[in-house]
Amino acid sequence: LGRFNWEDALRLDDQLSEEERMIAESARAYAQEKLQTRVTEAYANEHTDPDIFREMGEMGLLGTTIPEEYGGLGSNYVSYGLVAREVERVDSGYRSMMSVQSSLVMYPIYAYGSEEQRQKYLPKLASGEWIGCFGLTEPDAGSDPASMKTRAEKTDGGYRLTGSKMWISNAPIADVFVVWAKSEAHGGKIRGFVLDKGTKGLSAPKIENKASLRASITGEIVLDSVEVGEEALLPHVQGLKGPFGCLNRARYGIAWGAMGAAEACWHAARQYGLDRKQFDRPLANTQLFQLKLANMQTEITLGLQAALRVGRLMDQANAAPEMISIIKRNNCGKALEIARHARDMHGGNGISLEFNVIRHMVNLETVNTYEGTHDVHALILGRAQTGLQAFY
Ligand code: TGC
Ligand code: FAD
Repeated sequence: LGRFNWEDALRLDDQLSEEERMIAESARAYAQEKLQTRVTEAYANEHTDPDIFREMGEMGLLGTTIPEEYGGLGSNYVSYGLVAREVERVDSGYRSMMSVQSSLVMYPIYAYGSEEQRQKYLPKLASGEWIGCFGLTEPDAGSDPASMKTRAEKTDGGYRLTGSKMWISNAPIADVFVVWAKSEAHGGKIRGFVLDKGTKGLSAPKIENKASLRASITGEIVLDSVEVGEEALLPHVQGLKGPFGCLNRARYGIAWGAMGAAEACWHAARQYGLDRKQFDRPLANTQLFQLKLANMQTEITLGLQAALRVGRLMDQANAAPEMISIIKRNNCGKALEIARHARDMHGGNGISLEFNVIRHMVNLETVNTYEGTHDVHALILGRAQTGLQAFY
């Protein structure tokens, strides 16, 4: 008979390579020692510490899949997922900072950029010296990015960008802005541009008073006739498949990350139930409490196995976007449900930031919404199995 480890029920650990295990362990050590210790204060005061990028860079957590010659770790997508899980075990906002930098800024520069763009940006983004952001969403174009209004007009030797982006992670502290706009010189097709902080007409005001993801700064991007040279254009992609190619990777990482947040909530609820007595026995000694723990264990175990399967396929360049929709949608939805139960199982203490679960719960509301909402991923999957488009 095989052994059973309640924390790793289907022995995910056995399915990892030595290198993957080492990367996960070092991400876990960093996250627990350096992030867990400052998250409650950061969340309460809505404070984002830019040093975190430098620290993550030093630990090799930025650009896990980007080749070493550009400063990345040169590892695989399974490792990237394991890093996301460990960082989000602490806070979804910290994972957000990491995944935007890696999947939404470094990846498009690597995959769609010129050699000059790669050389100029990737090493500094990998070290965390520069912070990046990704502007796709607009005030009137969220789930439907094809309806974006941001425009690039041709000028002598470059482009003039006009428009605004909304809900952009890292934007107010970003040095590098990957922005998507409709380019009239390319038949109105969506093109990517890489802009530098300080360019005239470019600003990124902070969005204040978020109740969720408070440790990760979010802003607008305002493009007021921003003039850039030809070298700002990402030359090797056009159309929505540009931003979607980045989103596939970030959504995949989120599927792992959300399970990390769920694990934190599950473990906290279990420990709380063992420690707290009511009616003269531990809460964990009741059937209702154990049923909830069993449900959490089951969903997390299955969610992680599914993420690992998709990661292995990504590493063979053989994963379909619909597979990513399944795991992004399932794992975020299940993590949110687990966090809500864990909050309830902590009773009144569950609403205190000191016990972490309500922070995860409120964060996961964002995670369930960004990178394609829970329902948008259902429509992607509905279209894939019926052939019928139900978005409009
Ligand atoms: P549709 O007709 O489906 O596709 C248009 C073109 O795009 C291609 N495509 C993809 N390519 C690669 N990967 C994918 N996943 C792709 N999905 C679509 C498609 O093949 C087509 O190419 P072509 O060459 O034929 O033109 O487009 P649609 O306009 O009908 O799209 C509908 C829908 C709902 C699927 C899509 O728009 C969608 O996914 N909406 C959700 C938007 C979203 O996810 N936004 C995320 C913003 S970034 C963010 O939230 C970052 S938060 C990160 C953090 O802080 O951690
Ligand atoms: P909407 O699209 O208006 O959706 C509202 C509701 O309507 C949702 O429930 C949705 O499921 C539903 N809905 C929409 N269309 C349909 C339909 N056809 N049928 C049925 N229901 C539908 N974006 C970036 O580009 N870069 C970032 O870095 C970034 N970071 C973010 C950080 C945070 C904290 C947040 C909250 C968002 C971030 N986003 C970012 C934006 C995010 O991707 C969008 O919020 C998300 O795609 C949803 O768009 P929306 O907010 O406009 O909602």
